[in-house]
Amino acid sequence: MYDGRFSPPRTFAWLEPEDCAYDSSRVVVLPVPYDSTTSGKPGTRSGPDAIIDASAEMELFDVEVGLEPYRVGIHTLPSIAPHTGDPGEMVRRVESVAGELIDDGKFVVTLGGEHTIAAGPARAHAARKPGLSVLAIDAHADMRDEYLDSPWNHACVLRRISEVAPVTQVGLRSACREEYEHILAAGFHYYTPGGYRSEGGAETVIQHLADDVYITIDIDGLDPAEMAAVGTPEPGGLWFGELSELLKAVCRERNVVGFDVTELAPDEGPFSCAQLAAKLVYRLIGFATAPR
Ligand SMILES: [Mn+2]
Repeated sequence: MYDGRFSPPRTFAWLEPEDCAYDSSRVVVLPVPYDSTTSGKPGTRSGPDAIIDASAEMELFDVEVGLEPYRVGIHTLPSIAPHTGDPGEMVRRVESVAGELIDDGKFVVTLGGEHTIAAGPARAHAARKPGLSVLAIDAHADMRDEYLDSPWNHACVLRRISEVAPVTQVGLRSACREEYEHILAAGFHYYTPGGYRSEGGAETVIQHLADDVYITIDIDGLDPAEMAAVGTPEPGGLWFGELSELLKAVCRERNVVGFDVTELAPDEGPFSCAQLAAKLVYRLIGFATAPR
């Protein structure tokens, strides 16, 4: 019955069935519509659906990548069901699913949801890639050891990830003193947007990254003028164009093993924000899976 009179199935990039079958797809999109520990405005649970809806509007050829990223095959899984008892259990649920996908040879793209869930795929990759580095795009340090009575609060996610792999942060412009001192004491590298621009940009950041890199993108690392649809906006962020250039350079010079895009709260901003997030996901799939 399915033929050209119907829209394609509702998958990321709305691909024809032959371009999104699980077995033949190199990439698997894992939607995690979870917000539970949010302390700013809630709404990130609507993020994955908004990104998938907006992805219907993209051109499948990306002029920056110079090819059609979908040709490696992009399968979209059903959403992970929320664990409402304990955010730590939710992270372990995402970690176990991501781990099974990695072991099946897939390139895993996780869509949040609040940033907390990024600890799942990051830890799954770190367990399988000794020496892995993590590149974190985020306005916030997220390096608290505990917040609001939980070590699995969103404000702790990069601390939890940094326990299994060193984290280099770009876009950082909000931290408490404890977080700031922890970053310095641990010897991690961080770049404010201004520091990123004045200290050499992508080439300087890449020097801190090992051969294998996992990328976690809290989308509030971008400037609120371009990315208003977040629960905890911070002025003075990165621009989409410079983030795109950074990701292109990292994928050219390192082996990017997987990534996540989190924290889109679509009701907080115009449709262009979901569109930006969809384009970011698609473009990074293209950069990361293109032949180096
Ligand atoms: Mn953040």
